[in-house]
Amino acid sequence: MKRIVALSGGVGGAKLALGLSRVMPAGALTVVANTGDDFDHLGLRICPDIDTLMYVLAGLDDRERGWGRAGETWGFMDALKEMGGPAWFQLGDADLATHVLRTQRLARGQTLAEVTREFLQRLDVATHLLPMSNDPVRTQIRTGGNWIDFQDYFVRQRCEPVVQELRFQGAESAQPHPGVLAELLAPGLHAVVICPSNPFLSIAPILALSGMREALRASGAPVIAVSPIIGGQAVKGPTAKLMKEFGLPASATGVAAYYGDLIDIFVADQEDANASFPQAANTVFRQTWMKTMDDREVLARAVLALADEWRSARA
Ligand code: FO1
Repeated sequence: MKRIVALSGGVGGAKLALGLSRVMPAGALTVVANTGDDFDHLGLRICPDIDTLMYVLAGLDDRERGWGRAGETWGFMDALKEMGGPAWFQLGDADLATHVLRTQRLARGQTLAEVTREFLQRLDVATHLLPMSNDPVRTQIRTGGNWIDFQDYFVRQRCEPVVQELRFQGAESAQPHPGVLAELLAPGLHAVVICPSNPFLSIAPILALSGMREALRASGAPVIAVSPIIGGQAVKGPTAKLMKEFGLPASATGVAAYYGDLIDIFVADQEDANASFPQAANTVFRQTWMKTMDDREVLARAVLALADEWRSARA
């Protein structure tokens, strides 16, 4: 069975992860979730990218919002505001069950991967969804000379602060989840897919884990990255703004340059077909904007076909 490991953050990456899960046999896909966005809020451990991926893979996600559950009610938030609690981070009533149960199970000593696996079993999701690490990693943003937490930047301040520097606190000592390394190093891995998440905020924390880049190289599998930027605009989120603040061209070519020689194939959108890419040799153009379920599946199949071609060219 052709096995795939996909690295993903939340919203954008989850679309391709869903497409891959629908065109591959059950159990052939392992999705590695960024946990750099995780934070403690109201005494609850919130894991946004794990939860977005979990809800998307389970078909429970709210398509418009891009995070949380569909059909959500907000009684908890209404009461929280009434009682003077912080209203900037929206916790839906159904979503709250995930945070409460996760927090309770972590407090009992379960690992984040164990809690996630139990949730996936309850939600009947066959795709293996693993946190990038069971150890805490926290993405922080330096702005105006101060370090702030990711959700403060992303949600409370709506990505408005100018980013001077990023750091992934804990990444150098955090161990990649052993299941992730095992998947990467097991013979017969067909490909590693870097999903179209924000390279700096969602993929970089995964790559920062000790041994992760080495494992990607040692896997012998082609690393295929899909651009989260189309025509100079991020489909969603602050990617283009961040790139400008980092002095990088806010374009698909800027993303390809950022990933550099880590990747074997870069998939850009057809809209960028006339741009000049650093390694033009291995840049291909497909429809990467996934509006419909069919778009998700077509792009997933295109990525798998690229892996097939890469392998047959080396057979
Ligand atoms: N994003 C927002 O923009 N506003 C919110 O109030 C919000 C709440 C929220 C609750 C649970 C969850 O899993 C995600 C949530 N997100 C919210 C999204 C989250 O901040 C981002 O999707 C990721 O951290 C970025 O990848």
